[in-house]
Amino acid sequence: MKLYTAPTSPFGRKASIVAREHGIELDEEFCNPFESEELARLNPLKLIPVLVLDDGAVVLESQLICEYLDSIGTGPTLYPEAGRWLWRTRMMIGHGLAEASVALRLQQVLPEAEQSETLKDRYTGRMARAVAAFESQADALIPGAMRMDKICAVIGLGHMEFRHGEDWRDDAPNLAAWYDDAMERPSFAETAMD
Ligand SMILES: N[C@@H](CCC(=O)N[C@@H](CS)C(=O)NCC(=O)O)C(=O)O
Repeated sequence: MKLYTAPTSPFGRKASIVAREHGIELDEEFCNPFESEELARLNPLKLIPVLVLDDGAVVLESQLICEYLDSIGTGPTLYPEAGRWLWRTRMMIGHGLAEASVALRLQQVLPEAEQSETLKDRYTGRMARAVAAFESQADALIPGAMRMDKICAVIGLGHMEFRHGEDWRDDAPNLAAWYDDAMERPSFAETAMD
């Protein structure tokens, strides 16, 4: 199976982490989503990640790719039934944090005249509220086996720290302590952005 991804994509990282958690070997091909014509042929949305199965079938979107990998994996599921609406809600906060962090970065690399202060403020506010939500639920991230909300928290926080610095830690000491512990896990450490 081939995963089209990029070293700075939090969504591609999510798929890589799930593959590692399940011991699934992926052939990872780095591509530039803004330029790759091959990506446009595979995915009409022209976004990474994209997973191409051994029979040529294509699975799009990080959420679907992760569910697919989990369904064929031999390790414990990362989508347990227990508390599923609560942890899935946290999963979406982590995913949304990554989306806001990427969107802010895309604004920042535009020529200054094309940047929108309104949009940048909106993304910054969304990121701060996502961090505050995780901080208030940091205890829920600690116990038990690996789960998709923990993975999405790590990819969201990881991208934010990589692109926008460590200031988030000042207001979220419990979350920062959890994150630093979590980063010891091989699937997180091996895919870290630095
Ligand atoms: N909802 C998508 C988001 C994917 C996404 O935004 N990928 C970025 C890279 S991190 C991309 O391909 N951007 C290209 C573009 O915006 O044109 C997912 O979860 O897979």
